[in-house]
Amino acid sequence: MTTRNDWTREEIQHLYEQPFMDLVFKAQQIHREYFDANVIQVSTLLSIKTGKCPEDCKYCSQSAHYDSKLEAEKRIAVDKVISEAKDALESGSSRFCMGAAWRNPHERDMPYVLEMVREVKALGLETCMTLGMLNQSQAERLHEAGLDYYNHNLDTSREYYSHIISTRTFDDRLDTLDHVRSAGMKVCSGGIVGLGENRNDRVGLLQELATLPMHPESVPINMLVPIEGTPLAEVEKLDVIEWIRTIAVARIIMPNSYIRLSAGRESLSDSDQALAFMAGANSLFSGEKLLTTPNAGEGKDKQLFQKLGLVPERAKPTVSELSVDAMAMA
Ligand code: SAM
Ligand code: DTB
Ligand code: SF4
Repeated sequence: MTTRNDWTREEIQHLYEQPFMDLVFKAQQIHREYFDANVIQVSTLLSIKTGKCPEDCKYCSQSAHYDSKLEAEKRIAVDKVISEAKDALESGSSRFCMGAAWRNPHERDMPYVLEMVREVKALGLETCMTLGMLNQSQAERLHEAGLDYYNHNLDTSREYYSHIISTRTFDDRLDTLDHVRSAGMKVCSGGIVGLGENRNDRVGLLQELATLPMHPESVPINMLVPIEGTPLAEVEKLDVIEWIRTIAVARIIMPNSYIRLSAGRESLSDSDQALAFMAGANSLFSGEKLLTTPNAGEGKDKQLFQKLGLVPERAKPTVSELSVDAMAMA
């Protein structure tokens, strides 16, 4: 099954404008061609360095430019990370995602993050990090240490970007994605809806993602979690139906990618989330907390999975596990 990398804004806009039932039906049909519709990939997030970030992202609790009352935390110890990763594995996560409030990792941070990748990977979890901008050499070292995914979001359209962030450019983001891809890692890249952008900006964001040389393997669609003290604290909440439309369009134009329900799930009902799965979402973050804000929580998610007959995707076996299996069969 082939995927297209030449989607135009007009085509994407037309998809958005279809009657809702037609759009969701089409997305579900495509979803079933590429995925098992009852299997959801589950990741756990951990903040490994919190707050005091030099960037001025206007939505973020961690930016040092705004007073969000967040308690900052320096780099946390590697053994604490490993113990959290073990808990994540036990509770059914297949991927462990570690995030740091950095503009980019400093060279002095590299031994710390590389050790963490090696140890989390050795537990049999897929590894993901989001550390800000990377240069080519950093991307390659992370890949060599066993990092499977790198998360780096485009966040919004090229036109709206400078309204949201002024300390780096849209092209800086694309450069990092290029380094991640060239190093051989899988790309996790999406954006945020509900930033006060209009539909054209959502179309623009999805077009940028769907016309990358290769679609990101994972596409997080975050719904803004409003943070008191930031410039977007009072922005009007995006209508849930428009959020579902965004998921359905993402599913149609990037059929092979995991579409991830990310920030904002805590404020959504079971039926909103069921509609999102219907529209082709097949990945989420579990646990009580995202990086700094509350998440739906494990208990609630277990109930939701049970009600909907959904099952978590199993962690992919590591190379060492595969060779143990092969030895057992010989
Ligand atoms: N500092 C790194 C960076 O920006 O790439 C990594 C961490 S950053 C918190 C990861 C992503 O979380 C952002 O790109 C943004 O899409 C999302 N995010 C942050 N704060 C959010 C909020 N309040 N609501 C929704 N999404 C948010
Ligand atoms: C992504 O797209 N969403 C996650 C993950 N990548 C790192 C982060 C969401 C953060 C939500 C706000 C917070 O908890 O601070
Ligand atoms: Fe820093 Fe990332 Fe938050 Fe922007 S989104 S302020 S780069 S932690």
